[in-house]
Amino acid sequence: MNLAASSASAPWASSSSDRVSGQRLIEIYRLIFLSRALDDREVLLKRQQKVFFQISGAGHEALQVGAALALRPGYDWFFPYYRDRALCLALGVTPYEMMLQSVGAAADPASGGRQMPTHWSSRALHIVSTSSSTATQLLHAVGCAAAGRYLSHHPEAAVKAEGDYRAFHDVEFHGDEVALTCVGEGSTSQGEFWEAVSSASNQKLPVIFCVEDNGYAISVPVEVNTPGGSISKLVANFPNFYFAEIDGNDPEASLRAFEAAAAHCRAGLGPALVHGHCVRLYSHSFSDDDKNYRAAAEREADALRDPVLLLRARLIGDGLATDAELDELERAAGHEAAEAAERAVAAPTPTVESIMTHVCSEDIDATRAAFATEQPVDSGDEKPHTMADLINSCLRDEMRRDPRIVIYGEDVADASRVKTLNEVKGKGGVFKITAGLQKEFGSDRVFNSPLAEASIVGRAVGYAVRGLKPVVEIQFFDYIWPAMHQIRNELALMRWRSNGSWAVPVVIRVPIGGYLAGGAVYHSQSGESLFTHIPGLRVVFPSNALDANGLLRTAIRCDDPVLFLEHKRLYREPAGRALYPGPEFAIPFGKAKVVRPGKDLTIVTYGALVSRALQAAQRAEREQGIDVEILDLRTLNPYDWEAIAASVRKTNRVLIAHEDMLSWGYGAELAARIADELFDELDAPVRRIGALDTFVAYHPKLEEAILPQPETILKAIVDLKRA
Ligand SMILES: Cc1ncc(C[n+]2csc(CCOP(=O)(O)OP(=O)(O)O)c2C)c(N)n1
Ligand SMILES: [Mg+2]
Repeated sequence: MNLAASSASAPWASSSSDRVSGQRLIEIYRLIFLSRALDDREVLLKRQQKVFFQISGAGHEALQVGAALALRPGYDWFFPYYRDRALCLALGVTPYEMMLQSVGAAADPASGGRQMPTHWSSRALHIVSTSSSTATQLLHAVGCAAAGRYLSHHPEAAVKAEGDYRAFHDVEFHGDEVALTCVGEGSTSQGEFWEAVSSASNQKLPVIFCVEDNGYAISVPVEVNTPGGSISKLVANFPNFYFAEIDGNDPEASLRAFEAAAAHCRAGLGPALVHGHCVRLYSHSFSDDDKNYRAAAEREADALRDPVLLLRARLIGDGLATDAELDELERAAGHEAAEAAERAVAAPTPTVESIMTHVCSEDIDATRAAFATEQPVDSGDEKPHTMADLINSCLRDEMRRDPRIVIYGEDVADASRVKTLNEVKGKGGVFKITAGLQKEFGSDRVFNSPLAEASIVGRAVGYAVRGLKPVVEIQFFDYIWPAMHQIRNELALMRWRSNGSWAVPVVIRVPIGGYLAGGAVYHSQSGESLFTHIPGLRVVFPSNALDANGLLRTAIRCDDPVLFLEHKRLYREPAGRALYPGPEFAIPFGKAKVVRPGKDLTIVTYGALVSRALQAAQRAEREQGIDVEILDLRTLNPYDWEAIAASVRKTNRVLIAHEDMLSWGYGAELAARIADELFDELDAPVRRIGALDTFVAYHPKLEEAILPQPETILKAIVDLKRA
């Protein structure tokens, strides 16, 4: 069966009422042809080994150009995926800029030679840096649209402020901007697609989802990914949507569909989903050969639906252009692509010295002295407060100071049903850390999210792209894993991969840890080393109320993404309480604290093991006459190497103690570095203490044996002193 013929009678085939002017059609043809010419030029460069990867948009161009022409670059927001060359070209990325990325040039404006071709980014055009991960971008678009709505209700949040991240994040909003995000049909199988569609639908957000359905996800045909083979049928019942299913090879149908979608979004009626059937004319990428899994007849039928051929035939058939005119247009486009390639190939490559730039913010150094504010103020407050209270007061003070802060997560609101709010005390988080914040700041600044961790972090990326400061909560560390992909591949990478063009300084607060007697496997785990292993992510782990307050303030005001780990057992511990230190109290990152000076050996620790190490040290002194120095790291990335080195030089013996499992744990890195750089200072091998290499069990007797106890630390102190 000839698919070209069958598409004409398909329900998504376009009608003659979709016609646009001849002149505009010729411009569309030019864009489509130029996009193809750039792909073909890149293929050539790949064959010549002048570029290192190639993935083409051939067959998707008509759909994408329609989308671009219906929207406004630099006004609307764009979260494309790796096939969107024609989209980005039509939005205004130049052929030369595209080719600079292909060759990995230093001047590549999207990534400075860090990302593969077709991962464009442009602040001026509002094209947000995209990863290669399928479907993560959809949640960014949802967060971006939510941020636009927030800003139109809170124009005061756009005001610039010096002294914190706001100095480096300009805010723009218009009130009717839309966010376009594109995805392949195979990637609609990702949970993040459904999370994004659900939230956009529920909140009536102005997001246009463009599903570019070429029938394949690499070699996997659509019916394997999509039950029934049609994403349109599956999503049809989501409320508030405008839906269009179109022939994506027809640029007029595409333009009309996206114009209608944009009108729906701009009118505040909700999101839209345009499902475009297109063809993948080349293999998935240069590394793939589709002859291995597609029948020849199918490939030939697709070739007949090539949007370049179809539009050329249409322009000539309808008398809108002559063969000669189109030949000339094609020649000019081919020349433009070749010339762009030639210039890009000659462009300087990035310097090796540039590798580490933009891993973290160079504008705001979170370790800088400016974050070491004055001592806590005397607020006349007589009563010491728990860590839970002082985290809450930090959030409250910062929200009063900074209207760009929004807080959301599971159960963090006082009560989602606003009518109920006056009758009830309010929930404010399962640990009550956000209690009362919705009541004070309103339901658009503090709200419950759907139960979907990837969505919490993914949407936060979108909020932060717009210059807002999401301070989100993951309810338990044990459930952070659905968000891991967003944290590892999006949040932490955004600044580096965009060569400093975009930054997403989100704060993720996460209750962590055990010693709960009954918390068990899914409410007591640690695992911080998995996050300290991620460049670009700051990891903070306070051990007491005052530090939690001061470090959270720095986390909020700085310009990096921060994982803020709050030990559940410490939330209400009497020993760690402190007086309210005032609304400006901050502690810089990377500054450890000597919580007990000593001369015989050093314990480097953090979190819940600080108080356990103190207990052990007191007994060691009393029972054995050993004088232990204890260093509380407070932040794990960055960490205070100078303080560790100074203490090791003083005591010559070091024990690293953490609650997380021993093997491949945080202590392994420190031990290796101490052995490497301070070997001559050591009188004994570096020792480590951590949990057993298993999970935290439910029965308190088992938990006690699994997690390090003061006795375990005491024994290690005595052994180490004797060693
Ligand atoms: C999360 C994730 N899983 C797997 C991959 C590897 N991968 C790259 S593209 C692709 C297929 C995507 O197909 P589809 O969404 O239909 O888009 P198309 O390439 O067909 O336009 C896969 C599996 C990836 N990039 N990201
Ligand atoms: Mg596909």
